Amino acid sequence: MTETLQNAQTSRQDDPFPVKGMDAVVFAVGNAKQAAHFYSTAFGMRLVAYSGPENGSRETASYVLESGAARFVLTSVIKPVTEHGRFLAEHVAEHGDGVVDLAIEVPDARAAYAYAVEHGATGLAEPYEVKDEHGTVVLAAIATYGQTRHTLVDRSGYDGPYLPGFAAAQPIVEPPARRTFQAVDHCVGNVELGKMNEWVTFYNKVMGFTNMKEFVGDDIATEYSALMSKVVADGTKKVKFPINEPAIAKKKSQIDEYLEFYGGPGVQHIALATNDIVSTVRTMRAAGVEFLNVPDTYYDTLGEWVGDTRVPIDELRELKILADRDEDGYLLQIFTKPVQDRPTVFFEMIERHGSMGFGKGNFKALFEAIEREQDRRGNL
Ligand code: TYF
Ligand code: FE
Repeated sequence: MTETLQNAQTSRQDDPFPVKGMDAVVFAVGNAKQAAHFYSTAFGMRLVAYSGPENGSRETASYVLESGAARFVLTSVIKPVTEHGRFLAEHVAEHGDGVVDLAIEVPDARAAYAYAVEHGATGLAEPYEVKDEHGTVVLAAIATYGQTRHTLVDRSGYDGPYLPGFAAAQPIVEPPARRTFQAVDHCVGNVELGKMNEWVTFYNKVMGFTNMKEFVGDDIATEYSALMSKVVADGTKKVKFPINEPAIAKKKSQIDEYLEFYGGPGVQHIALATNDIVSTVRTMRAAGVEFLNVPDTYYDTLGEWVGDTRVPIDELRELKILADRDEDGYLLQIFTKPVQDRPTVFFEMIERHGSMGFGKGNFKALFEAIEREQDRRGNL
């Protein structure tokens, strides 16, 4: 049995901070109506719920989109009245479109909040209940890096479309016959120089998350990546949070570029799990999504070290999909360019076949591709 599996199994009974999975990735954006259209047409997501002036929310409009188990919430401010509305408006002004909340579904939000705060988390919202005709949800929130938060969600007493106050909504366009992706695989944070270990320790203490074996250390950092990275995960490995910090290298770090344009630490990329990355990428490219370019030379030697994959090398080459292998299996992955004008948030599409890694074998090719884009923006 692999080490990863053993950890997952032993930690289930005595997990200090049990989680069910990611509940939602919540974005604060300038124009949620148009963003909902983009994630529907370009990412194949389905609008399932809405809250806005038409159903009693006069301050904000929120669109809830799903693809399998993945849920995005896109919120924009109509007219700030409360502290919450002003916070969201300022968030967009300061950071541009970005992630305000990596919400985590837990079996007991009160217990999770109490544990987190006892272990050093800053509480942003004490546990509270919201209810409507579909039932009751218990919510609480703690702060993480930058202005990002983790809302802790216990929705076991609720069977509505998202949260009390939200109304069910119809898809904006006919969703694709097959899902473009199935779940959120991992959510990555960028923090300031020298802060990576502090945030890793934060997740170790506050959520009892443990470190996964893949990390980018000094060696890789100075050689070509210009970043350091460690990954923390819950006991079942359903919630995985890599944390990046810039490293002093030959070139300006992509993490510094992010920090400069985001205006501080925040979510860098969301990785979305697919079981058919070829059709995912074909669909997304056809809808106009831009992906990082990978030089042909990458594919000239790929077969020698990655071995057999479900997808022939030529098809990976055509679509610019990356592949990596470790002792547990392999993975296929691809990265979008930033999805807003600021060089900040982007997405990764990932198809795993046993590997629990993050594509370490691709870091050189990937980071060189990112640097070419940085250079095109004049930020290298
Ligand atoms: O999540 C990860 O760690 C991988 C690797 O700017 C990675 O996706 C790390 C930093 C980055 C892009 C990808
Ligand atoms: Fe990733």
